[in-house]
Amino acid sequence: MTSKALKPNTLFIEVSGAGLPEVDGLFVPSTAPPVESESGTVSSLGYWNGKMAWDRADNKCERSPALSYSNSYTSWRICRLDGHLAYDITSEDALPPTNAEWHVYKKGVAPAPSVVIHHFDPRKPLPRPTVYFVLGGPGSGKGTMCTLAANQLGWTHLSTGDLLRAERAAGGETAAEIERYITAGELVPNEITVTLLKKAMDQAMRLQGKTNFLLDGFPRSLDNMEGWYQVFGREAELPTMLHFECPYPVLEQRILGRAKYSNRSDDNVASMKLRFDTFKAKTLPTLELFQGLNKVIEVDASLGREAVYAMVKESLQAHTDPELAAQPLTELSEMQLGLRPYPMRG
Ligand code: UP5
Ligand code: MG
Repeated sequence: MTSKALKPNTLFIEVSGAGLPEVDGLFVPSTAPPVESESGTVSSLGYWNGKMAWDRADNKCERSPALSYSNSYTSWRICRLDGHLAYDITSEDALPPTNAEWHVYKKGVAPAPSVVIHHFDPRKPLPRPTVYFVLGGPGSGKGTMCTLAANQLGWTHLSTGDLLRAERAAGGETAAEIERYITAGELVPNEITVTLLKKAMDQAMRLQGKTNFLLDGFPRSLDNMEGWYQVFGREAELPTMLHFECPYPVLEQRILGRAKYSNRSDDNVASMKLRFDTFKAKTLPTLELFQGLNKVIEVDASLGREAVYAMVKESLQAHTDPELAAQPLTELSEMQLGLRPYPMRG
């Protein structure tokens, strides 16, 4: 890729329906010095009223920060741009809502333009994401570790199994077909799986500006790899694969432990055996393909959660935001690592 990487949290504001070039364009995290706002809150660098704030990248804006949160109006706003118009979206979210049209209040000037904020320039194709494949037998801890990496390190965790279960629950036209394959421990056809994956990735990029992805349980077969090539192209560099290696007796013990609360139609001894057979017959060939290409990081997933997480964190380090990597474990992460009990349900 030749284009210079954008700073994290860069936003594009798209204005149509009225010529307002001072709004239409690139906004970057604000560098306005700390000051006291109308509501009396003292800002800190890059923040306004306790939430992130932005400046227009080319400084062609009357005020800095130009996009910020207003406590008095509990809303996001693009400030006093030409003296006549104020833009306003009512929301208490930590970040300004993206991919949705703003409520625009016009003051004496018509017509009101349409304002939409994007994480990536809507006129250009989405940037190429960083993808890691995460493979391992049923119960090897893929879901647990990817959830931790998402909560703690800012990666986006997409489990094809979860996407399929959600699609089944939504009851669309493929729901019955998905159910048949899952209960039989067999692989759902490519057209369904890869389409769901691509849609979820595009959404996370467009709506949350995410570019780091962990694909949990994909590709589970050489056929899945074909689907990947069809969607992402054959020329593009292949992702790195994390392989969670774990012996069968440990897997069985974990799945049966989870069966007590998971409510999964395939968490029983019979489905578990079928899933493991499918893993050996269909998934191991993809692992071998990646091993042959020197693209596999082996993770000993039979170890305790903390040790496995440490290996995963290190494997992802080159692409993880250093600030997130340095953060102490959250309470939720401590619970997921088994270092703190989950609160009693009541
Ligand atoms: N646990 C986790 N790590 C631990 C550790 N280090 N020490 C001790 N305990 C640990 O973990 C399982 C259990 O072990 C949990 O109780 C956990 O606390 C504990 P989990 O993280 O859930 O393991 P995971 O590897 O995610 O196991 P899962 O059962 O989800 O793996 P599968 O690969 O079998 O299931 P998945 O949901 O990916 O797929 C289900 C089905 O969907 C497939 O069989 C297939 O029919 C279909 N499918 C497709 O057809 N195509 C796809 O691409 C994906 C799925
Ligand atoms: Mg899982």
